[in-house]
Amino acid sequence: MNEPVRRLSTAAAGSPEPRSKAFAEALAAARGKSLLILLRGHPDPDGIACAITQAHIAQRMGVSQIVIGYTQEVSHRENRALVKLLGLELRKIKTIAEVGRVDFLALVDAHEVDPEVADTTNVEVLTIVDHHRAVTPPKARFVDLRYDVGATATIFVEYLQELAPLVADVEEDRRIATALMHGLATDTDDFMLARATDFRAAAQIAEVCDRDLLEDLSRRLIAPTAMDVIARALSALVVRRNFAMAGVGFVSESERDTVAQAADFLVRREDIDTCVVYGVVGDKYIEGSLRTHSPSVDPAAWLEQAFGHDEKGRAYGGGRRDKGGFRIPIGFLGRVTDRGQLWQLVEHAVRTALLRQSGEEPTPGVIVPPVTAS
Ligand SMILES: [Mn+2]
Repeated sequence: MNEPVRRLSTAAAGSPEPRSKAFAEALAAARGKSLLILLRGHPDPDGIACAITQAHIAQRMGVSQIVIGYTQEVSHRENRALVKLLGLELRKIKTIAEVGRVDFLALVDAHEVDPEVADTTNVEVLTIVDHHRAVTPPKARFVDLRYDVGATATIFVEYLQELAPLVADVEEDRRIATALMHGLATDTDDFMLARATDFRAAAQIAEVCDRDLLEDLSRRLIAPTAMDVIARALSALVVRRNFAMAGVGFVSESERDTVAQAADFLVRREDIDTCVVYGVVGDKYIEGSLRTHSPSVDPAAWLEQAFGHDEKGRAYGGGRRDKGGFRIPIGFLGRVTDRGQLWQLVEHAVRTALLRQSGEEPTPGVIVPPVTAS
């Protein structure tokens, strides 16, 4: 190795990675104070793992009170198992005030405060660590937004290495490593979509993981309700060239994840590369999930073009590399008592938007609507 290169690498070794250092410096502002770590939407394994990791680091740095909060039900059965098996304390909240005194917010696996939380204007967002595409640059004292990682967990593994390395004989460390590994696996479709950085992160925590616990966490169960929604998706499936879509009718709020599960299933059909599954969730929203392995489909842009924006200018849909979702309020129409008619309306509007966006002429044919409320 020649001289300059060697000098460069010795200079880098020993000094913390600049982002870890900046993360720690930002967190130091919360020393002796209270921090609310907020998850967005329905907590998923990546978000949950990152939240407990940030809590772990914050605690070591002397943050005196730490609460992990979320706003929308832990709806996926596997995620409930994660919370239970790890013995986590997560708090479902509607307002910040109900948590008590909160000096700072930290967002993990998200770059915006969940819109369901009403009273966030007076609390400073201290840190944002995320891998989802941001339309506008997020605002916080410290922002680490990376698009070259498959999971936010990868970023937190890096922080841990620099700031508080995990050790295998400490119970809490093992749980954190296991949660991070599970988050990495689920966000990267069992490492199929993982980048080199994700594999490196996995290697760094591999020895600390609790293998039995990891096995329990990753048993991919499919709930009967999800199977039912998959069946409805199959019966309503429309395929146009390499694009597929399916409207699954009415889905209760607690079963909303089944829409995404159906999309995960359908995109495996070998003659397509992109699919969208949608339904009416909780009589309040049209919700849909997009899955793609097409190199030319950017889920966020694709959904934005298909469905446009709300009156505040926010896109109805968003996403990252291979998956996306959208949510459109149906407002007053949710009161319509004739389910069949309401579904026909929704189905027509969504199908037209999707076909246009996928470059197909909307077909006038009537598709037999699944209207079952689960
Ligand atoms: Mn994630």
